[in-house]
Amino acid sequence: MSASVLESLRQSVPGLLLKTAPADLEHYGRDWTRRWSPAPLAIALPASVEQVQALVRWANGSGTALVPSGGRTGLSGGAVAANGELVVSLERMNRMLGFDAVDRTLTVEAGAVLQAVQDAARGHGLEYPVDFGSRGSCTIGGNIATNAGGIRVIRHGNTRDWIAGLKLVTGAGELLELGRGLVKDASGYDLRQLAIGSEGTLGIVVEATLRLTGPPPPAQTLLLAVPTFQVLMDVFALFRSRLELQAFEFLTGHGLRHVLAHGVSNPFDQVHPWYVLAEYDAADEAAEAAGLAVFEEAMERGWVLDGVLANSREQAAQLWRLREGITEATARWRPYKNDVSVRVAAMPAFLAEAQQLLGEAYPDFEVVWFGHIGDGNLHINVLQPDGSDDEAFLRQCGHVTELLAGLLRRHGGSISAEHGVGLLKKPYLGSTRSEAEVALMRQIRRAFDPNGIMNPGKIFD
Ligand code: 2HG
Ligand code: ZN
Repeated sequence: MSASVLESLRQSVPGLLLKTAPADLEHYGRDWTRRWSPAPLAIALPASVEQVQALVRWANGSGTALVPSGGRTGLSGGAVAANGELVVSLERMNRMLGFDAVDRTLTVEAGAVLQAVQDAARGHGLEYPVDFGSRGSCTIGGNIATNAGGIRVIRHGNTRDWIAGLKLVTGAGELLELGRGLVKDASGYDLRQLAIGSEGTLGIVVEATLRLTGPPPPAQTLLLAVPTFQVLMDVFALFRSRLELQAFEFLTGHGLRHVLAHGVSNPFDQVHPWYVLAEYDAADEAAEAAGLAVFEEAMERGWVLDGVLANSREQAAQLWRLREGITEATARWRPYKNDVSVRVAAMPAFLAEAQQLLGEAYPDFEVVWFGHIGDGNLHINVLQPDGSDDEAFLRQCGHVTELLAGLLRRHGGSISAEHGVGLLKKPYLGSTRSEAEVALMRQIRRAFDPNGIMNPGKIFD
């Protein structure tokens, strides 16, 4: 059966590279969630927009479901193919297509890896400032599909803010050129923004025109250990009012211990309950002095248990490893991940309740908190105890996520801040979006993808 389906695909898309080896099905059929068993039909690796269009048209004719695939670093199952879908990997479409110095834009194919895009921008003396720990393998197409956020959102916003244009092959196989690099365009609905964050359910992003900005001013990186989350928020308020923040991240002693166990060295002589990793502009002596003054004020107020100001780029990178290394250092426990957000100002009230809820709900599990405090975004990773039963663990995490979703609703928050809904958060979408909104989303999906071939089962059924 699958042999004849693939034969018809080969005939409809001449020259299309297909992979069917078991190792490839395994590799391309999953993302970082490691919770669903990959079972794709095959992997298609188109090399051109025309091949993507032909492939989508064939999928409509044959009724084959497609799963668009970037670097598969997603954490919500958005790129998982567990039901005989055809994975469409954009990895061969990774070229830098053009730079425009006047527009300050870089046009790239969707399979371009973020790090390569950042390097290309720097090669032109500019910066693509959206950044994540997974920069070495995530792709621009995947970033667009989830409207990915990351570690510089406090300063630069989400992926959405940097997409001047994109090309989308819709679920019907039409090629749309959206945004087209225009700074101003008041000609009706902005379909580009609709495509951003659509998790491959409306079509396949094949190309993007990215806005670039000037290089960032020199920054100072600082790690502080603080006694409580409330103090952490006080430190945030102080820093935010007096400095130009480029990042303001937090982690707990739990997370730090895991990273230390992976060989990163502890800048302090003990492990503290909470940490802030902040980066702020230090372009000149006045800015550096302002940073120092704020640091001293926090010390005088008794907020700081310990602190270190990076005195070199290497030391700053070392401090960042403490934060960016958490996902990898905890991966072997296949954490159940919550990625939630509330307004920054609502954070202390939400967190007080969330801490109590999770403390009671997970008496036996290790829970690792970290995230982008300056964006109101918390990552809550529940580590699965060694030797425990998968199903029972997931059942409990699902139940607690329902309670958390209720809490988020009361605090006006979101069940997915930056990782997307995918398969993992699908049951809880209703805590963040109203019925009317979901009904409209369904209609929009149908308009872009009339035969329901684009990433079925993701976001909502
Ligand atoms: C991060 O902020 C990523 O490092 C991953 O969003 C978060 O592993 C996670 O839960
Ligand atoms: Zn994050």
